[in-house]
Amino acid sequence: YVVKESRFSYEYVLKLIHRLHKNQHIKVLVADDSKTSRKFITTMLQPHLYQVIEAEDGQQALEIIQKDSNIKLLITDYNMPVMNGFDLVKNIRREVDKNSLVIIGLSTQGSGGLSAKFIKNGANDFLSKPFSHEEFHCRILHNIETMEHVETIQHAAYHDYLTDLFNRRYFYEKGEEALSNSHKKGTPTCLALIDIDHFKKINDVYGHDAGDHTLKEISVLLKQAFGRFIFARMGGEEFCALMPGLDINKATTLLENFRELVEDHIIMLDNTSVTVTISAGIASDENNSLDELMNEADRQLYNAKEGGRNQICA
Ligand code: GH3
Ligand code: MG
Ligand code: MG
Ligand code: MG
Repeated sequence: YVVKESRFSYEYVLKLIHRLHKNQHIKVLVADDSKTSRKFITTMLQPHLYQVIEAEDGQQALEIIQKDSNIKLLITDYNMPVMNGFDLVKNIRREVDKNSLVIIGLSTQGSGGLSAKFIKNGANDFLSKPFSHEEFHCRILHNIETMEHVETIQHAAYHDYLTDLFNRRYFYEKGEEALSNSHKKGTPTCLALIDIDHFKKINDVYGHDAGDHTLKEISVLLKQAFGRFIFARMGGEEFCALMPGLDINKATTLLENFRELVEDHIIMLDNTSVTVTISAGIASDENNSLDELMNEADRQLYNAKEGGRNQICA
């Protein structure tokens, strides 16, 4: 019931139905100065459950894109008043990359390199008029799928699989950036290393799955407390937060509150309930590099462990 045309493959229709069930109505912007052209494209898109918005020129399209980050696809004509298709693509690409918005340029066959220029200016793909329904839909779905794959890969590259927190790679990339910004502005910055105490015991006594469950629960608390900072699971049961804007006193208070929160938090493991504690080391920034901060926080974490655990050292 989604697609009437018999020339669409069974597989293609299944993909559409799958998206329908997940309520993934893809939001599309069609930019063309010709009303007939816009209606033609809209009429092709709508039965396939795309949610279509129209713009009459490049400027209008740019403004719509800037306001609505949910638009996943732009189909644009070249010749339009106020702002043509190339300038529209160029302007959009200053703000939104190919992995967040698919742009397909419309060109006319024999129009001397229009299609190549669309791609050079940042479009993902082009369609030469006239095109068949089949070509139109295959191109669109193919480009959207590619964008979604890149999204998946990017997410995996920067997140930890078990907890879905950011990972070490993210921490170092964003951390260096944030630290150099803090240095420029002269903002105080602290770094905290947080480690769950005697975590190995949870695994040994309750099993590895219980250990995983515990890590996930603590991660939820960590995200609430440190999510506004640059924060990641560095590996195992160790987490790291870079906190621009916090001096050593503020950072210590925040960590102390978090330590109490964890201590009081009951974790249900099958038939038993357990609690865990954390230790943390804090380093404050005196124009240090990220590595130096890390080493200092690690020394302080060692002191916290030596001092009996369930404590913060700064
Ligand atoms: P300490 O108080 O000194 O930090 O002791 P600890 O037991 O927490 O530290 P240790 O480094 O000796 O052990 C950490 C354990 O964490 C060992 C490892 O098997 C476990 N671990 C690391 N990553 C995971 C994971 O993803 N899932 C589970 N279940 N366990 C993990
Ligand atoms: Mg035109
Ligand atoms: Mg530990
Ligand atoms: Mg550890």
